[in-house]
Amino acid sequence: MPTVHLLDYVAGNVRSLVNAIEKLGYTVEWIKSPADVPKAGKLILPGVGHFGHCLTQFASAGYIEPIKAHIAAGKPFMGICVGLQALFEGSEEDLAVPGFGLIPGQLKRFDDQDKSVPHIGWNSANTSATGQFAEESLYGLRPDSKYYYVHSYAAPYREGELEAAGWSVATARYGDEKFVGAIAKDNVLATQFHPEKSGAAGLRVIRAFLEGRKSDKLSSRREAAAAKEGLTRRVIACLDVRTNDNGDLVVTKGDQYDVREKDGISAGGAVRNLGKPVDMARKYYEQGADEVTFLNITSFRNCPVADTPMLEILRRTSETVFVPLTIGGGIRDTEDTDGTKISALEVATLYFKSGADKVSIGSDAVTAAEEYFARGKQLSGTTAIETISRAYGNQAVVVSVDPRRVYVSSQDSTAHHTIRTSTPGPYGEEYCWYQCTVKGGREGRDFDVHQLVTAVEAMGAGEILLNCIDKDGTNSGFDLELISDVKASIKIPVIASSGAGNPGHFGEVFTKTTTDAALGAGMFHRGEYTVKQVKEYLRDQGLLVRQFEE
Ligand code: 1PR
Repeated sequence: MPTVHLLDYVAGNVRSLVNAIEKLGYTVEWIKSPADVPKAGKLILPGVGHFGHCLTQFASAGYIEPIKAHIAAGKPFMGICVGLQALFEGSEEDLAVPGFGLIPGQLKRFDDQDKSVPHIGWNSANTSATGQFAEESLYGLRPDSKYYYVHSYAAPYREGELEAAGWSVATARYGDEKFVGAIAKDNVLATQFHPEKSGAAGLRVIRAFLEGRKSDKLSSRREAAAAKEGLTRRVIACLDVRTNDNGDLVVTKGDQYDVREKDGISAGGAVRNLGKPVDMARKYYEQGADEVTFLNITSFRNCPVADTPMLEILRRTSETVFVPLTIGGGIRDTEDTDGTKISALEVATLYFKSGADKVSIGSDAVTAAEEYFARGKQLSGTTAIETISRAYGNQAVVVSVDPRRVYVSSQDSTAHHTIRTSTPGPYGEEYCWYQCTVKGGREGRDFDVHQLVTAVEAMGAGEILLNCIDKDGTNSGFDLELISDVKASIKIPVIASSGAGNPGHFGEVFTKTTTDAALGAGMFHRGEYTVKQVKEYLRDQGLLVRQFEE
């Protein structure tokens, strides 16, 4: 089997990249020291997280000169995400650390005045924007395909500048900022997006690199296709996973977090079993889900952490599902069955190595945020959010929020952040606040969602998964008031969750709020609607979505 070399350093989820390469018929060999670099024919430099942290690691391990020598020798080289950023002169993210300096220019942070940062989701990498490759595809890139990006810093695109230095460029647009999505010259290809997470469109780019096909003629259908630039509306399928009473791991789904069947007389029946996690994840991938989230809603307390069944689920899912995977449940400092202490960072590392792109933190984030407020809004530096985001970048840390409405008659009757609601409470109360809960909604805290999201944003969370217990499983639509209130409080992206019952609810949340993504569970699991139908509905409403590519 032909081989490709990958640089082995802590770069988040490299398992998916390995899976993608193996699916294309290649074997991966690891570069474990600078002395291995000259052995590489084709070399891939993956990377996520902080520019300065990654570049400092390369430099202190002695990788920079051997990589530059590989490129100068004309051997194929591909950089992904921070692997692209490393080729530039530097980044605003860490001005003290220089890049390789092969591409002129510096990375800049996206302006968050008018949009969420990080930029997370599916966007273009369009060569026709530069005119150079209007009728050819650069390394399999297509103007109407979408690719998965996750980053806060980007190389701004200024017409003609990079081209003058001999580079071919594919661009994307976020808000009114146009930036480099992919760039190539001679033996070098680099992508800001993650091709290994970009479904068939991304695999095509990796294949073209591995086969050395720099350009192909675009088919007339492709040429004719009008490319719409910009971030697409992200639709996420969520799988709540737990063991049922027979000890099997199943996808379940609650009504307001109660996952047991009701027999009509009494509650507390068997755990609802809606299917097998790996099979269902694959099904949603094929329906066009932009991401898949697994929430391990009970912890496996009797099992050593390294044998947690969710790890195996991720390993198997990432073999065939090439979109981002998030895993939540049990991400906290813990004690193993033999009494060994395991930090949240170590737990998260196990998940990243098994194929997760993001971890989602629930209960532990509430405790950390309460302590942050108790310290007078001072960071401790030791929370799960801080340690994981420092090591893997804030885009890798999602905070899952499980709020419940508490109605009050007036704003003055509580110290909490209230909203005026258009759905008054049982006694006609016109105001409510959203109470944070822990342990899957079983315990309410004297802490509101506004406090929580502002605290976790300050700690370095990259995204909020915003559930709502009142809405969960009701099929009555998302809680638009909650979503709008949270969006107004923070700059990081928000995933709206709980209440989706039909495609119209997705249309509603995307047009009536500024949510960055929307998640559904029960309506997909029960087979009432497919993700594809949701996407088609959104497209018919004039909203930009990614369509599944074979
Ligand atoms: O506290 O860090 O161990 O994380 C536990 C995680 O498990 C949290 O993310 C928490 O939201 C989740 N969880 C705990 N108990 C339940 C439960 O249902 N009993 N599920 C639970 C949360 C809610 C959503 C659901 C949407 C959409 N599930 O993720 O998928 O509400 O549902 P719908 O579209 O059918 O309305 P920790």
